[in-house]
Formats: sequence, C-alpha cells, structure tokens
Amino acid sequence: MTRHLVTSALPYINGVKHLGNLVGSMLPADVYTRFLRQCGEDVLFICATDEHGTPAELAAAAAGLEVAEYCREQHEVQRRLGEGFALSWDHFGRSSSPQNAELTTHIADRLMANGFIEERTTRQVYSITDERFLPDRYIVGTCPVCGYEAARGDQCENCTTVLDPTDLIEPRSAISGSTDLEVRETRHLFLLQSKLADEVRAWIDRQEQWPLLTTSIARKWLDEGLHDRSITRDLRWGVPVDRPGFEGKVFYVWFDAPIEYIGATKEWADLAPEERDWRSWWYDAPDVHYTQFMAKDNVPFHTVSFPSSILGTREPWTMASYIKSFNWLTYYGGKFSTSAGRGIFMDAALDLLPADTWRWYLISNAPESSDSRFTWGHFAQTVNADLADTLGNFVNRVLTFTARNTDAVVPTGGSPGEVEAHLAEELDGLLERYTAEMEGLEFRKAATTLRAIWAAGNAYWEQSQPWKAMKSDRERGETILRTGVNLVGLFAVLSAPVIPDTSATVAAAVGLDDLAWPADGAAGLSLVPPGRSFEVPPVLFTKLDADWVAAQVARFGGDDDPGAGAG
Ligand code: B3M
Ligand code: ZN
Repeated sequence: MTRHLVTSALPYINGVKHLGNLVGSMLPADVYTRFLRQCGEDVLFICATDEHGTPAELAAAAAGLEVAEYCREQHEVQRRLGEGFALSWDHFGRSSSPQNAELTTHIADRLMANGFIEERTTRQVYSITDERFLPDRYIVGTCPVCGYEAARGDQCENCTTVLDPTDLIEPRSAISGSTDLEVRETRHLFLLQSKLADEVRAWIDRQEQWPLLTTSIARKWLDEGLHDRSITRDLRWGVPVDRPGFEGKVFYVWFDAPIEYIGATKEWADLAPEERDWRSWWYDAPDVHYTQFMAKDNVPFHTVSFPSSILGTREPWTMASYIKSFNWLTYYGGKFSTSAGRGIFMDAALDLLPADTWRWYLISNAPESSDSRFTWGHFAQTVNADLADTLGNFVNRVLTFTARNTDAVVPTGGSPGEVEAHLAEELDGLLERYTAEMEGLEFRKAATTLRAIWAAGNAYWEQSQPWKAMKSDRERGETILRTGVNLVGLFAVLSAPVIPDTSATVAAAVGLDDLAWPADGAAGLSLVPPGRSFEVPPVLFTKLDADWVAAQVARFGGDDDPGAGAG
C-alpha cells in the first residue's frame, strides 16, 4: 500500500509571505494532499519555516530582537497565517529545531566519513565595522562591467554578470555601508558534488515523468558541471559545525534547510512517539511516494545539492518521487517583493476576503507552464464569474427553490429519466478528467474541469426548468429538485481540495459528512438521499465591484484601466 509524503518548500522566516510564495509551493501541496486524503490515501504533509542564514539575522537585528526570539515569533505568525489559508499540513516545523540539528550533523558526518566533504581554506571579505564575514550578497559596489552602482558581490542584477566580491569597484557592506573591508582567509567544509555528479545525473535521468520545468533546470546545472560547494559559513545563527577549528561556524542554510523536511517529520513524531514513526517515512521506505512542491528557483537545490547530500550518505533515505515546480506569479508583471512591500501578502489578503476566494484564484491561475499575472481586475472577474455566479448562485437558487417547494426535505417523487442519465454520463467524463488532472498535479487544468462540472450542473437546472415541471408534472419536478440537491452535494465534495471552507459549509447544509471521492457520475448524483432535511446556507460569495477593484489598486498599486470594471 503506497503511502504519500508531501512537502512544500519551506518559507523563509523573515516576513509574511506573499501570494506568489503561497501559490508556488504551500497551496498546491495542500490541494494535492486534500485530494489524496479524499481518495482514502495515507498522506503525511510536512512544511516548516526556514530559519537560518543572513536574512534571518538581519531581519532580527532590524526588529531589535535576538534572532532566536525573532524566529520564534515569526514562526507563530506564519503558522497562524497558514491555518488561515486552511493549509492542512500534519506538522509545520522549524529548521532551527534540535531534530534538524541532529539530522544535519549526522548527514554531514556520513558525507565526511564517505569522503564527500573536505576542508578548504578560502578568502572571504570581512567587515571590520560589522565584525563579521560578509556573504557575497551582502557586499555591494560598482559593477566593473556596466558601472551599476548597486551590484552585489555574487551578481550584478543590472547586467546579470556573475561576480566575485573582489571584482566590485569601491565595495562596501550592505549591512552598515562601511567600506572598512578586508579579505581574510577562513576555513570551510566543501561538499564534493563533483564526485557525485554522475549519480545525481543518473537519478535525474530516471525521472521520466517529471515536468519539463524541473528536469530542464536540473540538467542545465548538471551540464554546467557540478562544482564543489562550501556548506559552512562564518555566521552565529545556524546548525553549529561540530569540528575542531570550526567554532563560530554553522552549516550553510541551504545545506540544513532541505534536511528539515526530515527534521520536521521527526518533530511531528516526537509529539506522539508511541504512535508516530518518522523513520518509516524517511529511512528504507520503499512504499513511500514522495512529492515535493517548490518555485523554480528552488529546483537546483532540490535536484542537485540536496540529492548529492543524501546520495553521499550511502544510507537509504527517501528521495523525491516527483518534483512539481512553478513559475512566478507576478504582480502586474513585476515581482512580488517582501522587501519592497510590492503586491498582496497573506495577512492583508485574509483581512480583505476569506481564504477560499484567494485559493480559487491562485489555483485556477497557477503559474505552471508560464508566469501568471495578478491584477485586481482579473482577480475580481474570476471571483465574480466562477465563485459568485457559477458556483455560489447555483447552490443558492437550487436549495432556495427546493426548500420552498418541499419544506427543505429532499423530495422522493419520480425517478431519473433520460436527462438525468445524460447528466450522469457527462459527469462521468468530467470526473474522470478532473481526477486524472489532480493525480497529475495539473492544477490549472483541474480547476478548469471543476468549473466545467459546476457549469454542467447549471445547464441541467436551466434546461430542466423545475419551476415549470413542479406545476405541470410534480413527479418530474421532484426528480429534478432531488438531482439539483445532489449536484450541490457533489460540488461540495469535488471542490473541497481547492475551496475547503466553502465545501464544508455546503456539505453541512445538505447533511454530507463524508467527502470521499465519488467513483463516477451516478455515485456523485446519489450522495444526498431522498427524505433528508437540508438548509439553505448564506450567500457563499459576494461579487467584487469596480469600486472595490479601484480601492485595491489605490491601496496596493496596479495599472488597471480605471474604467476596467470587475466584469
Ligand atoms: N526557503 C524558499 C525560498 O527560496 C526557501 C526554500 C527552502 S526549501 C528547503 O524562497
Ligand atoms: Zn553590471
């Protein structure tokens, strides 16, 4: 019996995440997890905050907090926002956990013992003013190629030339602005990726089902040749390196962060050790199918460096069975930016509208084969057309009309005729396609098919004209009403992975407490039995008008044509 392990890329600890972070990993991972659970699968969904590295240290300093306290606070903020978006992870861990430190140290020890780590002396820029070595990104200066004055020590974002900090003209610290820098020798541990390149490539070559976005990025890195990479840093905050001469050094954040997938599973098990076995998911676990979710910039770490670390242990750790990667959700064509406060972030989004409204928009516009462009006008159009008109309006009119004619009890009269047989057949095809798209992690297509299922229900109701049938042929009319209420129940079940809160409300209204995935259209049309009492839920979605759109554009920025209504 296959067991499913699902992980989402770990959000960095610093700052509330924006909708691009959400749709690029955590949200689709949740949708897939929910779908698998409704299909009766055994699923473990793991995520955590990625707490180490210079950004965490600088963000803590800016907040005037000790970095450990800052991370504790921010983890709670992100955990709560994840719950607000109904992200149903089994555990939301912390890469600063003792479990992750223990596992990171173990994996490093195994790599050392197997000859895949060696100590090297490197030359690094030290800031006398900041009393610390500066990672390349925290050194700024004038680009020697294009003269751009804010080029970073690793790359000039103006002309994209890859740089060394010593290439910069008039280099200065990005932390203090000080130019009081000097190059010092420092010792670091290097992961000898070059010795593992063939094994990594062989592993990638075996992944024929992976999306092209994932494998093309992996092969680009492999084709450029895998360089040995430093996996330690002169930082205070991180997993300490337990090695003489390495006091005051920690592992590089991208060495320990992926190991936190395992660490967070151990954190989860340590909360109930008598019934949870973390090793059964991660160690010598051939029955586990492991799906990872991430944005494309994280693909190299997940297809090259993390697999190198795991393969080099010569231990049977679980490796990804499938890696689903995403392009970018842009904000009016530009990048969402935590630092520049550009775009809409998880906290502001939930203050504006319920999670399901965002979940639907993001999944139905997921940046899978290309970038997706968020605009307030498009967001409002999508919410109005799909959620308010197609789904919400159907639920309301069917249950209201039926309640009025049957005293809110599912009628027993008549029996399904030709029209219902045709509807069941149509739903068979749509359900088969929707299920396959969910299994295939094709989220935009799955949302399009789900919307087509909602539309099929609307078409059935319109064409059957129960308001006439109830006057001319009560038996026929009651058959249509019963079918309508069952369509409402079916919509609740099939929409649950994407808009779980709305589905729960609708399912409760028609007395459905089992959201098991239906086998076919006919099964889907008999979820709510005759004779059952039901309620009419409040209107599910309020339409967003042009004034609302204009208000968001004014508040968050955007270049919608002011006259562009919400549609
Ligand atoms: N913290 C997310 C990012 O690059 C990064 C993912 C780690 S997954 C182990 O924004
Ligand atoms: Zn440049």
